[in-house]
Amino acid sequence: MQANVNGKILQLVQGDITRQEVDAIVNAANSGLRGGGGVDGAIHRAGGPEIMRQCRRLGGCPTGSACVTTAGRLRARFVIHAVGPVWHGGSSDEATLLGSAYRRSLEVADEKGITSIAFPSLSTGAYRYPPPAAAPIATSTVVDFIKGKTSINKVVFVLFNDSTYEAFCQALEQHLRQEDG
Ligand code: AR6
Repeated sequence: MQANVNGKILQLVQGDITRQEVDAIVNAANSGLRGGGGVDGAIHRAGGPEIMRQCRRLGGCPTGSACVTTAGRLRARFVIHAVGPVWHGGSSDEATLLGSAYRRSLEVADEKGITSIAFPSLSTGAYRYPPPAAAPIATSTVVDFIKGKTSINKVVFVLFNDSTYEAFCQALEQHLRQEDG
């Protein structure tokens, strides 16, 4: 699925984020930037040890925030390490922290003059955030950001499985319908 937002492209695709041809790939990181499984494991495996060397130098990144390194052997120029919240049932500020992780990633990308960026679905794997609750936050945060003045002209959400892809399509359609209405 693809949408046009103020002349900028927003795409939803299924696949592996490490294979995207974009300026920056967003990692679903932990606050220690220690690496791990899921997207994090795939990015470090594909990008090689230089990314972890830079993560160690950064020392960590708070939940709800995002920190940048170069991208080692990946096709992208940068990896933006975003730290989403662990799902604790929904009453521990998870929604605010998830929105903030997406927004900070976009701000960091904008500061670097990045034009294209790929996101995974933050927090919906090991951190157990339910995709139907996460998708409206992810899509509306990105749509609102790219409506404004920014170097970013293309955002791709790379969704790994059918149910997450469906949740993002539904959320984006609903957000765009509400804006039209
Ligand atoms: N490309 C795109 N999406 C993927 C890929 C991939 N290669 N691999 C998995 N996904 P997760 P989190 C999907 O667990 O929930 C790590 O250990 C996956 O199916 O990667 O934010 C970190 O070190 C799910 O939909 O991230 C942290 O400790 C989504 O990406 C912790 O997990 C996110 O799943 C972060 O957990």
